[in-house]
Amino acid sequence: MSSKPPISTPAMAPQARDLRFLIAVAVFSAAAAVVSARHGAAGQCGPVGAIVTEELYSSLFLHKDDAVCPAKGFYTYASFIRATRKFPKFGATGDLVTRKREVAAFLAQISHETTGGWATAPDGPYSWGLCYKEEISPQSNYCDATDKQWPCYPGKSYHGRGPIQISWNFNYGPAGQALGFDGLRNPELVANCSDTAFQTALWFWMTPRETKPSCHQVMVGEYCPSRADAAANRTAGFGLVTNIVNGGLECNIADDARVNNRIGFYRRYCQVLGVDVGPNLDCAHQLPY
Ligand SMILES: *[C@@H]1O[C@H](CO)[C@@H](O)[C@H](O)[C@H]1NC(C)=O
Ligand SMILES: CC(=O)N[C@H]1CO[C@H](CO)[C@@H](O)[C@@H]1O
Repeated sequence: MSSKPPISTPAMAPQARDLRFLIAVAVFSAAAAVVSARHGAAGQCGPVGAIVTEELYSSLFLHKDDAVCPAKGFYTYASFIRATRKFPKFGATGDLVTRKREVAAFLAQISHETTGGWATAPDGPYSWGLCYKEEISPQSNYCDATDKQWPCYPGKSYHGRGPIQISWNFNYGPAGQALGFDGLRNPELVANCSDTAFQTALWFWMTPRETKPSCHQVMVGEYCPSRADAAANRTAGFGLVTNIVNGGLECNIADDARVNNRIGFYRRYCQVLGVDVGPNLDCAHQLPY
């Protein structure tokens, strides 16, 4: 992942506080309590857990705990579900098809970012997501020294870590601020704490930055293209999410292998969840941000 610095530091999306919301929560909680009573802890997994059960999660990430995967044991189902609680709109916005598609898109992007797969890998290349937790042989420490708002801490490296491979001081800083840790002094936390790792990925997914919408907005139909976006072919779909994540390096290129790998994961996950992939899968004809 690489991304331009944000202008502001939007923390988590502010939740509605009106009465209707509270009533809805009360009704939902009552319903959830009934479900929990019937199914034990199942009700605690929330709307995302209802779409991706622990069993399904294990079947998507077949090899994440293999001995060859450096992230063995790191990306647990429990930490994924716990992280979603910090972002209650994730996988919980719109109808069931929309919700499943958003979850599939998120899991596909983090799978590409952490994949240990190759063309002829056992169970296919798209069964190897969440194999890595840290960038292998980073080319630099990803410090943008011109960024005065998020100054690099001496000796620290802001290379890719966690499910979305968050990188650069200008992402570690605001992610940490939003999530309650010092991302500039303690970037290692993203590779050492599973909960923090998943939270950084969801923070990236849910937070609009600069001129970019959030990946969440794109996947749930809350994206309104500007005139410049329209001229750049930046229309909603999985391809636009790829553009947000790493468009500077991968978009506006015909048949890019990295883009195709992201799509491959997305197709598989949509199929498993029983939803159509939707329009605009690639970003070959989109200009990057
Ligand atoms: C937008 O997409 C069309 C058709 O896919 C393509 O011909 C055109 O060059 C694209 N425009 C830009 C700015 O990439
Ligand atoms: C205890 C532990 O897992 N420490 C690791 C924290 O992350 C750094 C790199 O980001 C590793 O080198 C440590 O081993």
